[in-house]
Amino acid sequence: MTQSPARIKIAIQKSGRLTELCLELLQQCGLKYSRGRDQLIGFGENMPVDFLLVRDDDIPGLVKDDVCDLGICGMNVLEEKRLEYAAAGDDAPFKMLQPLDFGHCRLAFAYPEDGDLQAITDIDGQTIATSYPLIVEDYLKRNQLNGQVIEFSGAVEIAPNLGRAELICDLVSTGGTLAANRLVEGETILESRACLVQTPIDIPAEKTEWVNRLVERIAGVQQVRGSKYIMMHAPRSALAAIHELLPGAESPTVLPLDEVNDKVAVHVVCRENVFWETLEDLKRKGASSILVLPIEKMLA
Ligand code: PRT
Ligand code: ZN
Repeated sequence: MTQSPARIKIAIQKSGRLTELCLELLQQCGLKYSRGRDQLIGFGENMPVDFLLVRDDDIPGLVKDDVCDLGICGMNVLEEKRLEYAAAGDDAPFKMLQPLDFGHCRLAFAYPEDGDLQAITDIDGQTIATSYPLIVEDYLKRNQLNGQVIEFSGAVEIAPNLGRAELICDLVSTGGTLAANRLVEGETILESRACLVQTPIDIPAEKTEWVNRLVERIAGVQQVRGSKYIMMHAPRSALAAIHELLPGAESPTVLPLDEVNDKVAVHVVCRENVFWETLEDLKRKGASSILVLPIEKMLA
């Protein structure tokens, strides 16, 4: 009798900005799943992969403690937890595997529009409201700045209006929330996006195959986003110039064309998006019949 493989667990955000994007990523990795009645666990139907739906702040701890083999959450949350665990003596609570191309934001200082404070160098003795006290304290220490940090668990942007702080340090993506609260964005202290993390504990042999397969598929999905497959006809003499024009292109495949000696077919994968201007430049170099196709899957 063959043994079924051990199931692997991945922690993702239950309900928030990253939830749909994480589920979409898992689906693109080929996972078909059903949700439990309590909606806290998704069971993989075609792969031995289940996911736990939890608050994003709990994800680093679940991965650190090996309750989950993998997790996805924002680098902002990972960095705050990393500092917390480091202070308690654990310097390697999880393995950062790969940044993902969603959840982009930045952790930045912001100052009241009509106040005197305009730069972080002016903050001597001022109070900073933030949901990321350890990251901010670490930044102040590294830059020899003297500010008092107070923790806000939400609605950080209203702290100056409430008279609780002179400035804030919060996540920003469009900047709309800061503007609506009459705050001006200042120095960025962390550029963040979602990230795939793995438990620091060695993955047991019966799980390695599927952990590796899932990690490889996630890398593949990341690679194809924005990548394009380009086909064209071109004079052999223009190949070098054409290669130079294509953003992030790997070595092209060059194929002879029947009964045409000076022209070849060129097929190439571009790791970046290809704009109309590039196609026009390719045409000027002598390329014709240019086709740009989306890529569905890629395995390095
Ligand atoms: O309930 P749970 O604890 O799981 O969720 P949460 O409320 O802590 O997190 P959630 O869903 O708001 O965000 C999850 C993750 O998304 C964050 O940890 C970041 O990694 C990432 N992310 C990306 C953001 C933003 N963009 C973002 N703009 N997280 C929060 N914001 C907030 C920000 O705090 C501010 O209130 O959006 C507002 C600013 O947005 P703009 O567009 O007005 O600048
Ligand atoms: Zn949270």
